[in-house]
Amino acid sequence: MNATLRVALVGNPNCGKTALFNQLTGSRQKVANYAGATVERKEGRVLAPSGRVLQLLDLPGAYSFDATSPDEAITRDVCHGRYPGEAAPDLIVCVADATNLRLHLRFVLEVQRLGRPMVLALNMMDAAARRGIHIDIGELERRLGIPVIETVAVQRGGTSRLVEALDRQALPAPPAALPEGTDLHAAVRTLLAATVTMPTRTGRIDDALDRVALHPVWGLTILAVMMFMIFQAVFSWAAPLQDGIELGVATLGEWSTAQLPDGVLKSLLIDGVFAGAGSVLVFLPQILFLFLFILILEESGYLPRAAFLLDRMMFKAGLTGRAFIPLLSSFACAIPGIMATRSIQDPRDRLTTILVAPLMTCSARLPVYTLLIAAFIPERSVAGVFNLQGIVLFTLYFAGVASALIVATVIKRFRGDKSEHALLMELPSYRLPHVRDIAIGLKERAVIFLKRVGGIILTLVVLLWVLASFPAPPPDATLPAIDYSLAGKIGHFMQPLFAPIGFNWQICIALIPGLAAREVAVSALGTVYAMSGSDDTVATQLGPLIAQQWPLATALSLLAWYVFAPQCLSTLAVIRRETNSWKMVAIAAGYLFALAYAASFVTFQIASALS
Ligand SMILES: Nc1nc2c(ncn2[C@@H]2O[C@H](COP(=O)(O)OP(=O)(O)OP(=O)(O)O)[C@@H](O)[C@H]2O)c(=O)[nH]1
Ligand SMILES: [Mg+2]
Repeated sequence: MNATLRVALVGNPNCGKTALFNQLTGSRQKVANYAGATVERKEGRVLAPSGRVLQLLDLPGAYSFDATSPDEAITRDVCHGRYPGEAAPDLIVCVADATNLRLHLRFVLEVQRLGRPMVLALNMMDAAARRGIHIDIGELERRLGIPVIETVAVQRGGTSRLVEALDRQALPAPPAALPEGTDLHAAVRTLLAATVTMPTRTGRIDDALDRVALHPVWGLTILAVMMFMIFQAVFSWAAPLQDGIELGVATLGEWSTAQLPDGVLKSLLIDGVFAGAGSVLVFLPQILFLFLFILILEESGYLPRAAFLLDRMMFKAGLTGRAFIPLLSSFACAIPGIMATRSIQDPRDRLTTILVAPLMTCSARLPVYTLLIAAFIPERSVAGVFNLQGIVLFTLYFAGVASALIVATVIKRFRGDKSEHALLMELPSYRLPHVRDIAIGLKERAVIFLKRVGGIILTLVVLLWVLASFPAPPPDATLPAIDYSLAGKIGHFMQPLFAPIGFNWQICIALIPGLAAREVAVSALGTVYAMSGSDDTVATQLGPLIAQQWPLATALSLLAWYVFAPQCLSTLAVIRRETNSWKMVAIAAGYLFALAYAASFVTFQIASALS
């Protein structure tokens, strides 16, 4: 009978723990080339050849057991056996980046002090070999007194030796505990001198690239141009694919409803499913293009460099450089972004970052933005190379970032903070992203999006369809049926409140289901307009329809609204969880609503006055 062996993966940030975990367990946890990708403990199982079950634990990276950011505290508690409801792991696999042992060995020695059974996994041996770094494994084993195993977490079979080692029946004996107060740095120096031969010239490529990428002028120029090109690409490259999906949805809609008699079922399919959920599906290509770029930047190692470049600006605004990765993750979605703030040590810095994270433009806003931009902004080229639509999209993203910096500055004033925080951030090696990893990342994003379309979006749209269909209009009705329905009544009821910012009653209706997920606003508009129309054709062309019916000022006002509005209940829920305070939820929701209303009001009034 083989007992389960509980194994914890521990090590400095960015040494490849999660990559190892994924390779061993077949999971798909987030891997990225920067420190702080993992902020929670994650469990997985492996069945070793002998039949032994290995219960693997992936942990956030830690520089030391003394450090106190919330994610590092998890690692510390698990290793010390102090994690609530959990005994200490049977075995610790301490992971170290073989190309960076000078830094990583210090923590290995600290972990050894725990006096628990452990093995050392020297990861990234492929990169070490490429750079001509030679490590005397036997000598390292002898000096540390623990098994040392080479791994390449990103290659198939690159972890087989680790599995073999974990599969051995006997646990490695606990190492002789190092005496307290040993100077760890001196110990690391001695170990390195005895076991590692570095090539005479190291990191040439990284240094050469960094001379440009971190240059105060060139670096910032490259960053700005790159961001700008990404938005251009999101707009222009995705267009043909979007047209294809639109045609597909329309064709499928017509084909599947052609044989149906007029009535409730037909209306549900046409107005709810196809006009509603279908109108969001069209945005899949844009979202994938955006993520393609984000994934490439994540894996290449460029992102911490961007943080380094922007550090001074962020610092002036009262944010730490450590806030960069959480804020950047918020471009995908504020929820992982807010969770990623766990790697920020100072609680006040962390709170500031949490409060401004919803201002980053999450991908759920992309459908709303592009729908309105495509409908109202002419497809004109600017200076021969850029298109106006891409520029407007870039401006909206920029407005989010700029307002986050302003809000953070205000918060800093409020708390009278004059403290200085040095940016302590490692610059990882540049790395060519693996096509396979990018493909997996994209597929995951596509699945998440499609699940949203088929799940919450479809559900809400069907619900909206019900509210917009009943009660049925009176026999002598003159207006479209939706005007007499419950949804119509709600929309008309809310409209006076939103009249000063130019929202019509259709937009008011769409705002409600849009609270659950921002993109639902697009679906809801699709359904509302499909049901307001008299004909029975499948309306996948929401854009041209609103272009006819709304003044430009209304469209601009709605865009401004979406830059700020806290229209996402899950974000508020995660703020509550991470801050453990309803007051913070109220502050976040309150200030975002106030900003949204004010921005829309100004936009609408100015745009109306000008037109
Ligand atoms: N070349 C090479 N790259 C690797 C190897 N293992 C991991 N990587 C890359 O190293 C980076 C960091 O990997 P992660 O698994 O996210 O590192 P982590 O230790 O979990 O990082 P945190 O969660 O931030 O503590 C990613 O870009 C991986 O693709 C390896 O053996 N060889
Ligand atoms: Mg990780």
